[in-house]
Amino acid sequence: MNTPENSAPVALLMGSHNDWPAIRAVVDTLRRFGVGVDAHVMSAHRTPDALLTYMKGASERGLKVIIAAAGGAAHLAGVAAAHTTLPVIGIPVEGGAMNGLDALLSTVQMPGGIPVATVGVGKGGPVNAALLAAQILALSDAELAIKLKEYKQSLVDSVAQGEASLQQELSANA
Ligand code: RP5
Repeated sequence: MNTPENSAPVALLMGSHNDWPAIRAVVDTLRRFGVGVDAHVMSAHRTPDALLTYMKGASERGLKVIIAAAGGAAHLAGVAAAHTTLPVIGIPVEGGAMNGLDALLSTVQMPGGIPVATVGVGKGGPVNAALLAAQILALSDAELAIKLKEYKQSLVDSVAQGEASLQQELSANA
């Protein structure tokens, strides 16, 4: 799954391997744009030393964006952000007693000074985290910027297709 650490511009950290099914779209989406990902299970609570070590050397290893996903009392993104000036994107993972609302608030409500760009709970969150990371990288990567523009156009095309299908169904049933 992993690109070697010294060449991946994006890190994907998850608090538990149990988060993986909910967030694998991060890797799928980044791969679609040819962006390498260094993915790891790492917990702010259960492996605080490993997280500290990883984050302290992140910039030197060539990482440009950190994506951190966790559920429940989700502190992974916040603690990662505490140890770097790289942009950190947080994914609140749904599930548990509060179905992700706890993770959303834990991830988004950061104190001033330590930003975490938080995406939504649910299916769109991991995709948007990957796109946001790609958009940050595209600021200094013209080829990637073109791929993102093409992707955006594909969204326009798919809505147009949906509209055409809807109108066809409505006129067939009139
Ligand atoms: C968080 O606690 C993880 O991100 C996970 O979403 C949640 C539960 O972890 P497990 O007990 O399933 O490993 O740290």
